[in-house]
Amino acid sequence: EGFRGCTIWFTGLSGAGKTTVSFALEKALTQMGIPCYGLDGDNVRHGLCKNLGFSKDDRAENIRRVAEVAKLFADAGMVTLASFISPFRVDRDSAREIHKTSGLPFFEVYVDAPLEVCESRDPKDLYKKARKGQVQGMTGIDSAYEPPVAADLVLHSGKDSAEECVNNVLEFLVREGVV
Ligand code: GGZ
Repeated sequence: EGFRGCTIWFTGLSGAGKTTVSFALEKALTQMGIPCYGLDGDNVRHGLCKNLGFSKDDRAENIRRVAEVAKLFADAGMVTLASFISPFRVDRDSAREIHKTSGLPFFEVYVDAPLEVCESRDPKDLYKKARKGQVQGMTGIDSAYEPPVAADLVLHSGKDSAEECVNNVLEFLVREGVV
């Protein structure tokens, strides 16, 4: 039986835990022998998308490029984990559409942590800088985050541990017949 490629799209605020959860999930899937690969701002915004910033248009283009790449990985049989704030519903819907037209499963996972929690984590001091006006267009502060209205799965990463979130995704993937 072959593996079923798909894209798991993590959306949520900076600091919500998207990358932490997807990195731990990547490790768990690899241990299970499932081919997978994680895409996030750290490996995409320095290369494929290095000419893009955080304006609405640039975020749309960032998400479009990532969705096209995720589609190719999924088509190659990988469980592709894409972790991007992807704050705008229209961009996430396009990402889903890109997969749909190729017949590849796409799951939107809302990594939902309250802004207060994300802001208290603030590993890069981005929220602090945004509050002081030193960073402009920070999602959640002076740029919108549109929460998913029909996410395939919601993770409550403000109160649940990363391990619990990973287990929730794994159980979901079993229900969906991916693993
Ligand atoms: C939001 C920003 C911004 C602004 C820099 N707004 O938590 P991080 O630091 O490590 O990850 C965030 C990352 C967001 O990139 P994405 O490609 O996921 O964004 S989007 O989906 O909206 O295109 C954050 C950092 O970049 N960062 N400036 N103004 N996050």
